[in-house]
Amino acid sequence: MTSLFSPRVSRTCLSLAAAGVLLGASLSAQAATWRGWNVHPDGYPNSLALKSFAEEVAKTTDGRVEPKVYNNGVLGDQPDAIEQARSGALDFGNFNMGPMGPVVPETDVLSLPFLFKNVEQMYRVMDGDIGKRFAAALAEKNLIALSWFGSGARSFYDTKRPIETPDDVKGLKLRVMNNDLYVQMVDALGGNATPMAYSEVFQSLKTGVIDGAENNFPSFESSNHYEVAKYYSLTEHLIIPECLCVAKSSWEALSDADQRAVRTAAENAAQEQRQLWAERVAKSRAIVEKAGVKINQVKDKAAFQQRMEPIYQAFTDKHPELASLIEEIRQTP
Ligand code: GTR
Repeated sequence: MTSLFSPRVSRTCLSLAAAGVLLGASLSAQAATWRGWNVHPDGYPNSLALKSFAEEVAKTTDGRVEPKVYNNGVLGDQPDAIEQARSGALDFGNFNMGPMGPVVPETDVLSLPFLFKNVEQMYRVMDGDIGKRFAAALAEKNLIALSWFGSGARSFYDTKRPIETPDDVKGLKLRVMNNDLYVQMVDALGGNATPMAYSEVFQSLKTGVIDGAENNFPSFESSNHYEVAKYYSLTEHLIIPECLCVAKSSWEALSDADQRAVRTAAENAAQEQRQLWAERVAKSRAIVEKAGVKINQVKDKAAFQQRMEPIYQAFTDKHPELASLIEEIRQTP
């Protein structure tokens, strides 16, 4: 695969962007209702931030763009929604970089377990030059990433037992998001990975089709998975950014000034989401604990991390051009 992180391709991106500005200028007069995808329910940090985004855009474009957010994944499961946004059937969405991997291979770097030291480091990476390079890779696939949301750290939860060491994962059927890297991750721990849409997880836990899954506290709580899965183990193995992404065709239909207004609203929304996130983590954790979920500290996270080494090896063998990017991320303070 040629690297989208090379200077040659960046120049191509710039000229495409310039062409987009010209095209946008000629189409700016039309008003547009934008349909936006969101998997989360009302009141979730992302939903609140998307609501603010929609209101700000309507205001600052003087109604030329009227975004409408559809919550709870009613417009489809995430991999479908990503495709819809790429084709312009949807105008925008808040997408996780996990299910983005099959579409934009560069973003798979962000799905490598234990890549980031913590959420703050992830924000620093995504807000800097590296984030811009990921945005350029997404743009090549018709998605304009305007800002980055957080989604905390993901940990395993299940209906059977606390996970304290990698061996506790052995034999557990665990739902993962749609990305082969997560299958490799669960395999490396001796579990059985089941890729599945988020919308199916609750029922599958209930009927025993799966024994567990992995997610952050707000999703574990708001999806009600905690009603069934009573063990939450703080492995914190994945910290994955999410984008507020606009379909390229919708973006290019905007005037230069409206593009600036939409970008500013997206950046403001990310700031709001990140702030609300921190509060929601504490709140969700309290809710699940009160409901009887046993939260266990994982004392030896390094043991889990060690099991991931072959995944890194296989990844950089397959994508040698991305090895330096992994290193750059790790070196970011
Ligand atoms: C959530 C994330 C969603 C979705 C979901 C899942 O934390 O915000 O975009 O990826 O996890 O596990 O499918």
